[in-house]
Amino acid sequence: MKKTGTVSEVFPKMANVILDEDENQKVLCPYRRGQIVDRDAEWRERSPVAPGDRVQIHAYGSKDGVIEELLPRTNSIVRRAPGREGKIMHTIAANVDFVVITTSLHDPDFSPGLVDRFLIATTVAQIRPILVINKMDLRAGEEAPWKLYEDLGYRCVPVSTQTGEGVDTLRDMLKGKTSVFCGHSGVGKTSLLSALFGEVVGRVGEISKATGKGKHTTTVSKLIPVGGGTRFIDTPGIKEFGLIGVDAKDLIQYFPELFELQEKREAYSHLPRFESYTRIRAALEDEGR
Ligand SMILES: Nc1nc2c(ncn2[C@@H]2O[C@H](COP(=O)(O)OP(=O)(O)OP(=O)(O)O)[C@@H](O)[C@H]2O)c(=O)[nH]1
Ligand SMILES: [Mg+2]
Repeated sequence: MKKTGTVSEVFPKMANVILDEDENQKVLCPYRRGQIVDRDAEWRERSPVAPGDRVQIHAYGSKDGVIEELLPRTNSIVRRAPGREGKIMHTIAANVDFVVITTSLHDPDFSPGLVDRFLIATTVAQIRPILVINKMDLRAGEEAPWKLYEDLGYRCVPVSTQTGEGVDTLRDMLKGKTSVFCGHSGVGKTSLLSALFGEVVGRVGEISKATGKGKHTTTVSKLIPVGGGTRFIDTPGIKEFGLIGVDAKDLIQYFPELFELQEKREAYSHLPRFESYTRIRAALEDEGR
């Protein structure tokens, strides 16, 4: 029987699909790359389906079926597949309303480098970003490294899964929407999703005492329907974010505050994100773009 649904988890050659007719029903479906991918695409997909993808399946029973067709995506957030040569991309998620760029104030320290790359990628993908700063309970004094992004007009939500600060505000913002939570390992994505949902959604890891980083506890992305049409996608911590669809010569347009001064022929090297801009530009130039 033909049915439609949404991909919730992707494994090698198989994916879990949540059925439209009943979001509590998951069907494990094999897929064949040749049947799904666009062979003429410039970039080859590391995996042909991603969490959030809409698919048509042929269901055999209540628990198994096969993916027959990938339905058109409204959007997708993509990066270069890490550790792979050539034009291979990793689709982090498809058909989402929000990309929740998740950071922590400390343990690990707030890292603007990844934030800037995600902001560029969401602009390219035309998906609304929300910047979440977790672990506010570790705040020392008035430090507010996200302020810069607030001033640029991005939506910022300081939260703490320990004290509950900001959790209700964030839950309200995401109501009825599909949101993918992305960021470095250990910032507290899984902890935050459990706090938002009110149920444990996955395993939570420790922070390495030696490196101050997370230990890559979540290994497979997972779309979680939490009722009322709200869906969260938990993802594994990211180390690198290689941009796709951006050239070095156009990069400055993704830094509106730098671009504005450049247009006016004024100096902009004193602005906070200048260093981040030059670093990303150098990386694109190294790739010959
Ligand atoms: N102090 C403090 N620690 C937190 C907070 N939220 C989460 N943690 C801790 O941060 C550590 C990492 O949490 P996870 O939820 O596993 O982080 P993650 O982002 O899902 O990590 P990966 O799955 O590896 O990408 C755990 O030890 C949590 O207890 C918080 O608000 N404050
Ligand atoms: Mg996790």
